[in-house]
Amino acid sequence: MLSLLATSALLAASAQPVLATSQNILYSPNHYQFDPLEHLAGIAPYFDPQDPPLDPAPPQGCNVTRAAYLVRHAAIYANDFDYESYIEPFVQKLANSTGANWAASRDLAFLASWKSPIEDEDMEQLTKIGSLEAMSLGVELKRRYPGFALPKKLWTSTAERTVKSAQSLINGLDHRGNETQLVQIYESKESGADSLTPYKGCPAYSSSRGSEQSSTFQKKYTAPIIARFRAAVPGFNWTASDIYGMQQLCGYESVIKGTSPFCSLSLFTPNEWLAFEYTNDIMYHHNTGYGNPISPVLGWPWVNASVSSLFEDATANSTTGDQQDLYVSFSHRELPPTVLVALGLFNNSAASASNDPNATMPLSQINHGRAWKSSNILSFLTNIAVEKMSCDSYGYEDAGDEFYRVIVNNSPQPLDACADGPGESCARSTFEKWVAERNERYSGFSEKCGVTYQNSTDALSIY
Ligand SMILES: *[C@@H]1O[C@H](CO)[C@@H](O)[C@H](O)[C@H]1NC(C)=O
Ligand SMILES: *[C@@H]1O[C@H](CO)[C@@H](O)[C@H](O)[C@H]1NC(C)=O
Ligand SMILES: *[C@@H]1O[C@H](CO)[C@@H](O)[C@H](O)[C@H]1NC(C)=O
Ligand SMILES: *[C@@H]1O[C@H](CO)[C@@H](O)[C@H](O)[C@H]1NC(C)=O
Ligand SMILES: *[C@@H]1O[C@H](CO)[C@@H](O)[C@H](O)[C@H]1NC(C)=O
Ligand SMILES: *[C@@H]1O[C@H](CO)[C@@H](O)[C@H](O)[C@H]1NC(C)=O
Ligand SMILES: *[C@@H]1O[C@H](CO)[C@@H](O)[C@H](O)[C@H]1NC(C)=O
Ligand SMILES: *[C@@H]1O[C@H](CO)[C@@H](O)[C@H](O)[C@H]1NC(C)=O
Ligand SMILES: CC(=O)N[C@H]1CO[C@H](CO)[C@@H](O)[C@@H]1O
Repeated sequence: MLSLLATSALLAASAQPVLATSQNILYSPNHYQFDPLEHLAGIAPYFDPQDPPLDPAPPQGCNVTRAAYLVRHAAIYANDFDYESYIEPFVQKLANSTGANWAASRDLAFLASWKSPIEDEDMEQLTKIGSLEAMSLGVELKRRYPGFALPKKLWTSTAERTVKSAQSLINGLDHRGNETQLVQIYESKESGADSLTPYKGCPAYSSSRGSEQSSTFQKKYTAPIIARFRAAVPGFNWTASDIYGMQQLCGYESVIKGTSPFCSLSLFTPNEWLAFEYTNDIMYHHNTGYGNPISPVLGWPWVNASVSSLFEDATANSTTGDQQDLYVSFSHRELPPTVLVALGLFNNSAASASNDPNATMPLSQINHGRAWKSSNILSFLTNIAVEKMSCDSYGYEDAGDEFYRVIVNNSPQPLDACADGPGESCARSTFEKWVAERNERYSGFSEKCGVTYQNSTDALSIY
């Protein structure tokens, strides 16, 4: 499998674990492979999860004629919350820990001289690796859609990390350097659905939702790690927050420096990385996933607006010239998962008769069979695409020649009851009905969010 983003390959190569190569696909006595960087939830550097491993190339006989992308900003130094809650307290405690004998432990010895790579003034800023990866995605989009005209506009919410990510992507995409204008959409608390940060204008959404459930699991999985570290270095007062902060540092230090001693599999075992990931998955499930009834309402306006832009007749508005082949918008980690719920993707209950989302994310043990894995759906630079395709209708004569498909981080995602086309894409007529049904369920932003301010909006109208 071709690594599409060269920098991801670099990052993977410099970290300790090895990626699978064709040499160890055949029987070998020690075949087990594990890369913690692919299990770091919101701090995972960009990677192609191949979930599911469907071929991302357009199905045979199909050309992509238009596409809309939602992209999370690229890798940053640290987010305020992670830094203030976990990393900074650990770093300060470390600086004060004169009583700790680090040399007594092989795995923790590096802490005697380790220095935090995160300075206060770098907080929330894009790292160089992040900026490089955003530019790579721009180059990759040009490769994916060689026939597309350069977009006249590209959209981003106003935070510096989203703006800079968008600018880097434009650098990779617009070889002339003057064709694509970046439009900034204010992160207002009062613009209803009409922004790239709709959750900020939704009183029914709470950013702390899910933290209680995830801390229950955090306590559980960190207990044996604390015991192990206490036995090794009793002079340091180990807590669950220290363990969690160290695991976060694996991600942040990797996207800053390209490598981190915290990613070592002898420091934290693969099972402990999976527990860190699950702790995050529980939080995102209740916060912006299937465990929060407001999630699809937050994600729907982007889906609806993007689909409307794709549906438009290519010649309808040639006079005003406001149509594009490619629509790209940058936002934060909250929006992509809500869009996925609106699309019914990564639904733990899919294809089952039951719909009890919370039961699929127990706090007593990891559900390894879950579809909802935050590393796969909200890594740095995570991206969700809706593609419109024109296909030779051989074998699909009744379906017409226009088809739609969704791609998440380069993996095609068949939609529930909307997969009657080539490559499990969805025929336009089926897709229109599917969209109308979901619109019925998830529209009504202002009412469902319990908006109390004036002039709220129910639709995204930036395109
Ligand atoms: C570390 O020491 C400094 C200075 O003595 C103190 O202000 C700070 O609260 C201490 N931090 C921790 C986490 O113990
Ligand atoms: C960009 O620059 C080229 C060469 O200078 C020019 O031909 C083109 O019209 C410019 N495009 C825009 C959108 O200004
Ligand atoms: C160890 O940390 C816990 C939690 O922060 C704190 O309550 C306790 O006082 C600390 N113990 C020592 C000996 O510093
Ligand atoms: C799932 O858990 C949330 C708490 O995050 C709760 O508000 C919601 O009612 C639960 N959903 C169901 C279907 O029980
Ligand atoms: C064309 O664009 C104008 C201005 O944006 C808009 O008012 C009009 O409805 C559009 N027409 C069609 C057919 O989409
Ligand atoms: C998730 O799957 C269940 C079972 O098929 C279904 O009832 C539910 O509507 C799905 N949720 C969403 C948001 O699509
Ligand atoms: C796809 O594009 C190729 C190359 O431009 C063209 O030959 C073919 O007819 C197109 N197919 C469809 C279904 O549009
Ligand atoms: C969905 O898109 C249609 C067509 O652009 C628009 O009229 C409608 O207001 C949108 N609804 C929502 C909920 O976004
Ligand atoms: C989208 C929009 O017009 N929002 C405005 C709604 O009203 C508040 C307060 O009057 C303004 O701050 C918003 O800009």
